[in-house]
Amino acid sequence: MIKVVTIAGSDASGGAGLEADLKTFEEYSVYGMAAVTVIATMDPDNCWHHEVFPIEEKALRAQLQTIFKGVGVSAAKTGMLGTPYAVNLAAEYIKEYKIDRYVLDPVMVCKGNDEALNPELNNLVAEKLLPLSLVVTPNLFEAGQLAEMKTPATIEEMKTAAKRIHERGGRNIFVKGGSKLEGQTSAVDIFYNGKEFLQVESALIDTTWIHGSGCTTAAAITAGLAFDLEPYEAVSRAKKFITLSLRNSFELNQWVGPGNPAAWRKGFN
Ligand code: PXL
Repeated sequence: MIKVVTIAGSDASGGAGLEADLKTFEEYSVYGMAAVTVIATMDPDNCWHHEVFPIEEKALRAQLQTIFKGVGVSAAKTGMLGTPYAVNLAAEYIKEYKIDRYVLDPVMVCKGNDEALNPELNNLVAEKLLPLSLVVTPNLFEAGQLAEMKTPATIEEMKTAAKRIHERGGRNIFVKGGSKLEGQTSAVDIFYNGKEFLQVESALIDTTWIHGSGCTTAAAITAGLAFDLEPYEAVSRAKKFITLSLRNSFELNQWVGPGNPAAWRKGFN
């Protein structure tokens, strides 16, 4: 059995974070484990306002010890880390256990809640985790932060950001433009491996229910890498997975709706 881990936050509403990761791992038929970094909750009496509760350092280390030392993994992913010690611990375990297939999802914002999370952590993530990553999956905002430039708004700016992120230590950069790019009639993402740019394109999906799509994409890439796919293959397959998931996304309540990672298995279009 192929074993993978997500080091990420719990989304109590189940659509993003480690819940999305574990659902995605299941669809890829890999054995998923989770080290919880923070618990994110949403207030139904205050417009679904997010609150984030960090897990104490000792408890996070104990989870990593269980997973990395006690079981072992073929691939790892990080999502919302939330504290400097979570960034440092993730780096420590990925290095010590020589995890080459590591996907960095540099979660800096939550969808529908555009306030930046822990901006003070962004440099630490770039310094400690970016050089360890095999694939990094920033959205436009995160790409701007990691590249230390303004948020890209065009394909050319996405490429510039990808180059800078590569210079800062990333090996394979997957910048997700998705539906957010200026003047685009399709969803466009850019993959850069230090040598060439590859454009990954799909039809725009007309939905606002996109909660957890970043987590799901990075989890799907992680599972693909665990199966020994090359980074670009893992990214292309993940893009198909997330496209189906979003095409079958649904309203969870008045504020939020997640993708549907089971769409792939169920053969939905
Ligand atoms: O989608 C980003 C994200 C990641 N991780 C957790 C979250 C969210 C957004 O809500 O709650 C735990």
